[in-house]
Amino acid sequence: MNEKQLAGEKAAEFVKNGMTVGLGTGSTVYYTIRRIGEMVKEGLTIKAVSTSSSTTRLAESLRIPLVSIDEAGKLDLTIDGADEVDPAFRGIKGGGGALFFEKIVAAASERSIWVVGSDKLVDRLGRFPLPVEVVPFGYSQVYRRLFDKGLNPKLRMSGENRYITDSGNYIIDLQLGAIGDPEALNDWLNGITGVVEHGLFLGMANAVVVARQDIVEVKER
Ligand code: ABF
Repeated sequence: MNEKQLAGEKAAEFVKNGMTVGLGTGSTVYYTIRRIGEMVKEGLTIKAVSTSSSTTRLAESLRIPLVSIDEAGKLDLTIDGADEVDPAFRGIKGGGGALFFEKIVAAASERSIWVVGSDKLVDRLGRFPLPVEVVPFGYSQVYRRLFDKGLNPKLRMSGENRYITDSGNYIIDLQLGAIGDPEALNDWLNGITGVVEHGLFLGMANAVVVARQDIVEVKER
């Protein structure tokens, strides 16, 4: 069994009868969602909130009952992937382009668990490009501000076209190499007009399920 499957399936053990569960996006949480689908078939009763069109398609194919984020009320638990996680449980997410809805769902959840292979654990965030979601109107103005700040921006493309998120926005990836002060960068990005959201997830994970070869570990914050 690969690390993604080991971590993903382990996280499904946190899903209990009667819960409202946020379903993340990505190739690791794919295994969580697949396991939840098996549990639903075995009688598990839950309501689920999706974070992306790809997760919606997967959940529907597994007959996992979906509700909208607005019907859901408070979510008990969200399980999602991540691109990088540091020792303080700060993360970079959004490599898969779903960061905006992922952050909304995580913010509406009592608890949030990330599922990762051991390659996602880093001492310092930033080797993975930091996604910044921007509205198309005036995106080049935002790009210039990021460039002038020395944040090494790159507009995310999908083939010859600009990548478009589920909410119709663009993504500018910041190739930083290392982020010395994630909280300061978080605050600076939040102040930029035209930035919808970014992939710094600080103080949002309660636990991380990590698989290293054939060992899986649950790290509580
Ligand atoms: C999602 O999980 C995204 O934010 C992130 O890009 C993705 C990475 O997960 P994986 O490596 O499992 O595909 O939450």
